[in-house]
Amino acid sequence: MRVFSDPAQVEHAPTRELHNGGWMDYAEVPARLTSVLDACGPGEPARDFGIEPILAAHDPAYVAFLRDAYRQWRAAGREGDAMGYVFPIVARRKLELERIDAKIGAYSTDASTPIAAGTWDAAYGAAQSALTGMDAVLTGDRAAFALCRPPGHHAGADYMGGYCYLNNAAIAARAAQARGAGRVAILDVDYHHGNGTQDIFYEDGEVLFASIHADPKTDFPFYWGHADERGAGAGEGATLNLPLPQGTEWSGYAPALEKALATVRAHGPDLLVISYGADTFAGDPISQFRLHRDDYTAMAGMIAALGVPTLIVMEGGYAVDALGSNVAAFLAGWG
Ligand code: Q9C
Ligand code: ZN
Repeated sequence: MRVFSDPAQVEHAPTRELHNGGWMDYAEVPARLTSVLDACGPGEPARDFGIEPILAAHDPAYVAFLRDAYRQWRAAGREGDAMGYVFPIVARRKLELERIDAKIGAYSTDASTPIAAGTWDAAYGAAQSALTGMDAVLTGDRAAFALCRPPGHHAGADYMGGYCYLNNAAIAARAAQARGAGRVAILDVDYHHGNGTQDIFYEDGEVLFASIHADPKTDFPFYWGHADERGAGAGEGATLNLPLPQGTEWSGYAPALEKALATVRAHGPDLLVISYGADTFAGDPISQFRLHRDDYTAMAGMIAALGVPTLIVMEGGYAVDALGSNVAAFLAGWG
């Protein structure tokens, strides 16, 4: 399987995040990328499809903010990574904000998504990796892997969060639609609910969003991913959330995957996008499922059996030393 990434993706290196009332080392480290490249081979560089396909999934004002935020942070005299400390729940879009802290808060869901010097270039590169992988699938590959970093599934049309800035899976899905793949299914198997992806397609009946994740009653992103969220308007019924308890092993995971795959099959997709997170791994330092390396090959085999052209997009996975072999085990499911 072809693997795509962009060299700029390793230049995104925030130092810390706020968690449980204190600073901790940033979990979404550049070494994640090299761990996967070491295990899967160097792959191929992403091509540049420009800003337009990014704007098909994201609000232009948000993209302009993201692009310029670090410069504004430095211009305000700040050191280190840009991070917000005030998060509005009202009138988010209507205000003409000036101070960088106010803008960051208006475009963020949390304080675990800092903007560092290399963030924009890396997020842009990750989106281009997803677009390049999508191009491979649309031109005949039965599957391709976009080694995206930073990840994307917590980013909405106009907000960042959960280590995510641009929603790589959503950008790729929109690009596929623009090129004639009308019906798309996005299957999210990251440990965390893909709230940004769900949000972008919530009222879109052409794009199915199905997700298996830790119950948001106990886990980030808390406010999305509950079983009663099923889409709205034309998208009613095109969102499927399957929350599972902490401690879930393959024996509990596999039945949920069967259910998700039955829903994908019933949607009749021309194309499948997998948001793949290896943070369901038993050894993940910030997550609480108990999957093992061989489970990823079984998982992928079940998905590949659908026989639908598939783009795999990298999301989370923080056990850095095991990440490469977990990803390789997943890709092996396509034979
Ligand atoms: N440091 C993805 O897997 N909270 N994002 C972490 C522990 C945020 C995870 C707290 C988790 C976001 C793409
Ligand atoms: Zn995750």
